[in-house]
Amino acid sequence: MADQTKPIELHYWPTPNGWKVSILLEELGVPYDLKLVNIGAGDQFKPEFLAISPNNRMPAIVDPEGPGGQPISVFESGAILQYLARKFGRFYPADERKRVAVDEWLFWQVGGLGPMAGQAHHFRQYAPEKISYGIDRYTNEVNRLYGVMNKRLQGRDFLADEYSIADMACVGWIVPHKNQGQDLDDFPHLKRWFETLNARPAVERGLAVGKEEREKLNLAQDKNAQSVLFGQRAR
Ligand SMILES: N[C@@H](CCC(=O)N[C@@H](CS)C(=O)NCC(=O)O)C(=O)O
Repeated sequence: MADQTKPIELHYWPTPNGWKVSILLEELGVPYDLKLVNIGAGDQFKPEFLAISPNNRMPAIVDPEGPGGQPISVFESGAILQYLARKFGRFYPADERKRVAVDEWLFWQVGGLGPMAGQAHHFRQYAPEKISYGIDRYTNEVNRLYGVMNKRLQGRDFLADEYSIADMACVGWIVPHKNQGQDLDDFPHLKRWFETLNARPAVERGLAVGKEEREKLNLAQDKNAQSVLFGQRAR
């Protein structure tokens, strides 16, 4: 495993997308400095953050010891997970068949579970009007995706062959399952996997990073944060 002398900067807010990277950093046990990006207060639009994350979304990292010993910044959680897992040679097998299986489930999360569950949260919790079409569409789609994951996990411990960045990408999205209108008792294999992951100390620590900040921000009530986060257009 590569040595890390200088801490990695983690630009982060405690949400399912942020947790993916805090969990991996905790699993790797490498030093990191937490840089909170308060997305409810608009920190994601600060020029210094946009310079490393042009999509005004966290997470992002800066590794002062990037390729060639030079700093590198990475945005997009999937790219961050792959970068760190490649760098430290863990949770992302080098064998091509095994790596493809990790990539499949990692991209399934980044392109499917995350966006659909995010929309379910929006229409169920945050939209000022309760629009049943939006609520049903995204609750159903998350339900379908939970079913896909449940089937995949039947008879296997993890999404790929071994515990990997694909599991770390998904677990935080299952934490708020009630807010997505899902009952884990309907998905026994997924439930067992979720319990296995939650029992890992590094997952527990990763999910606890910045917890007190998450408790302070009540997005369903906070009109200022809603005006920052919802209705964004090109700047
Ligand atoms: N595809 C991105 C999604 C990241 C994302 O949506 N982050 C949200 C919080 S969960 C964010 O930073 N939102 C700020 C905003 O909407 O302005 C990734 O996987 O990194």
